[in-house]
Amino acid sequence: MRQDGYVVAVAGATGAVGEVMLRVLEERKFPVRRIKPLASERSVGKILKFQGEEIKVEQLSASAFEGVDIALFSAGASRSKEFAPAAWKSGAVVVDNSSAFRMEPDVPLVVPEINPHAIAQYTTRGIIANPNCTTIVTLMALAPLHRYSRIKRVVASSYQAVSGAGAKALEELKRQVRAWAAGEPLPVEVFPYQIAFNVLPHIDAFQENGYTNEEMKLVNETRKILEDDRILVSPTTVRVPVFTAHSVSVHVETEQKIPVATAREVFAAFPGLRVLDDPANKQYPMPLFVAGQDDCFVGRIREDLAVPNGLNFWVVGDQLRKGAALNAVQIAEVLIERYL
Ligand code: NAP
Ligand code: 3JM
Repeated sequence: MRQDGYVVAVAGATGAVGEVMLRVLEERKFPVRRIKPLASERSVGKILKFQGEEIKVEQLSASAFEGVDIALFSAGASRSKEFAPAAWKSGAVVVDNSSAFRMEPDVPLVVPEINPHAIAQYTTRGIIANPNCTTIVTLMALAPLHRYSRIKRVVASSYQAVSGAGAKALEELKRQVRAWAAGEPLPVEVFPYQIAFNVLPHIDAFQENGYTNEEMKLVNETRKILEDDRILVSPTTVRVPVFTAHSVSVHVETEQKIPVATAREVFAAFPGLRVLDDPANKQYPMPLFVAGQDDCFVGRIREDLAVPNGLNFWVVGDQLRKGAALNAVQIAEVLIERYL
């Protein structure tokens, strides 16, 4: 770790994830010598606050990474494909929040509580990929179980917040609710249908197999992060009218039986995961109360009624924090502690 700190670029700093990225860097006192917020031409000159100072947004371009040590990307997959290699060429290590490089074999895909050792491979491409938000929240609960007894099969259904689709999507839910209350027609621009008072079983584009890209991210990323290609994952990803924090209903089948009491202990011992599971007192995780928190919360832990070695649970995490910005900053923390 360098005593004089690091020059950190945030590509996509004006977005939903980028904004949280700046807050998380501040909160965790990441050793930033200079911050460089980058975004599209539209945002050039816009003022953002960082550590009490006003900083001007610059345009994301290949030349913006001169002198940058660490580049945190959350400006979409095509921008990552275009500019991450240029950032590495300029000497910056990239932590990428998009799906652009996640499944490339020589790019590490990392959740620091689960597979920090994978970061060592960053030297090949200069890119460390941050997993998809739903994958991170789900794996924060699955990883400790998998360490206890190998996971054979997972059925996961997500209830994903609108802010996972970006700042404009968050605005759309607010505008629809206001329009509904005023008795006006509801504007529908970001999502394919009205999201207020609705549930959309459709996130990202559909593939030939009937699953969406978002669902296939969960299948493929789970196997890569848990380093086990035999794990079978059956996903359904759903958008719900919640502002922030994704919830996932998970059914898991393990090789050995994991009794509920053991699962609770295994979950509770895992850093970054908290058990909130007291149905008699109406204690279970909910997005409204998990939003803004760093930890993921698991509850409704119960034995499956249909298979012998099955467990069911409900896990919730702030997808802008642990699902994106916090996980990326944690990766950067491991990077500077061990490698830079
Ligand atoms: P958002 O609120 O729509 O923000 C997008 C950001 O990208 C803005 O800063 C925007 O700048 C910038 N941008 C867009 N087009 C650009 C261009 N042509 N050149 C330069 N900058 C451009 O979206 P978000 O929710 O923050 O998500 C951003 C990306 O992060 C997603 O596309 C996704 O790849 C990734 N993401 C990952 C996770 C995860 O789970 N790891 C979760 C959510 C998102 P302007 O303000 O100037 O338009
Ligand atoms: C979350 O540019 C894009 O198409 C980005 C779409 C996107 C992604 C992605 O594929 O990178 C929006 C929200 C993600 C993600 O984490 O996979």
